[in-house]
Amino acid sequence: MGKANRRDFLKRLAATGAALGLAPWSIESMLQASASTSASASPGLGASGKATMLSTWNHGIEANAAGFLALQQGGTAMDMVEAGARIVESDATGLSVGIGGLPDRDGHVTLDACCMDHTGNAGSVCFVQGLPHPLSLARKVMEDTPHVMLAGAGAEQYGQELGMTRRDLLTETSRRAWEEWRKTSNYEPVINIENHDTIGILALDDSGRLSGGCTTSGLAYKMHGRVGDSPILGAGLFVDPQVGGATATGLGEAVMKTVGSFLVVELMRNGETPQQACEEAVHRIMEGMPTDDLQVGYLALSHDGNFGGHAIHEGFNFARTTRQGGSMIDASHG
Ligand code: SD4
Repeated sequence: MGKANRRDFLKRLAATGAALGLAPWSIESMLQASASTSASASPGLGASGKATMLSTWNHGIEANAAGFLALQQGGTAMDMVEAGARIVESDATGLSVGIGGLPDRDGHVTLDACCMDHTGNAGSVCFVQGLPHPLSLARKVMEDTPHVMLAGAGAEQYGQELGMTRRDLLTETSRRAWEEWRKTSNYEPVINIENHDTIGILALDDSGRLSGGCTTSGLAYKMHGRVGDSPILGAGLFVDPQVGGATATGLGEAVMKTVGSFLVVELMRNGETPQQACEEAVHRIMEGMPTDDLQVGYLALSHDGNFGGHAIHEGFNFARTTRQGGSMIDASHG
């Protein structure tokens, strides 16, 4: 991470901490955490423990740093997930999550997210506009309402009742990209956009609590109203606290048709390793539809910290962070 990026990153970490109501972090602890995740095997996140975080794509490294800071502040696995999601949702340079996410074909940025915690509780929001932190909203649905999923205007109304601030999520860059796209209006899902895509996060804390989350602006230039797999429990994310968790990235339509994340967790329940389970869920898609132009990647974490990741095509990577440090891992494919 360059110097300017590091400064931005630390600012966003501070904002994340404040937004989560955590005690202000010292600049030293921030530097320690971000340094320890920028090189593998560098020490700095403290004592030993089973805490592990897996997050999709390059932005996963920042998400995991934020998650470990939340853990250091006494947070749970669910706090780690939310802190990780918020920092990526806040990053206006990311074109696929939160602020700066590419819009639908009519120019609207619509966000989807869901989460599951260590008790198997779940929350979800979809088709949310104007609120940059859909995963926090999904968590509120999970913890404070009798429901699991809120959509569109109703989700936005609930967010505003909670005091969440509305803002325009379309940035100058994403607006220009959309205007460029409109010249041809050729709808074609692009896979592996700059290795920054939907973020799926799986976190295990030192007490063995397992939680997960998934947050996205969905496919660029989709039809207005389209919702993908990311807020669909069992598709974009599934956590069974006794077994493990899984999350998906890529073409949501393919993930939904195969209930992919649930499948990965069920395969783990039946004795497969996280890696084997991800491979089998990818093969299920490959057997059922043409996949030359579509990418799907799965990430899985078992309740005891084993992990795996697999995608249809080359190019899917993920960040893994433990108390020993963090590194990017290229997922296997095919
Ligand atoms: C969707 N699965 O909306 C999301 C997009 C994504 O990597 O994951 N892109 O279909």
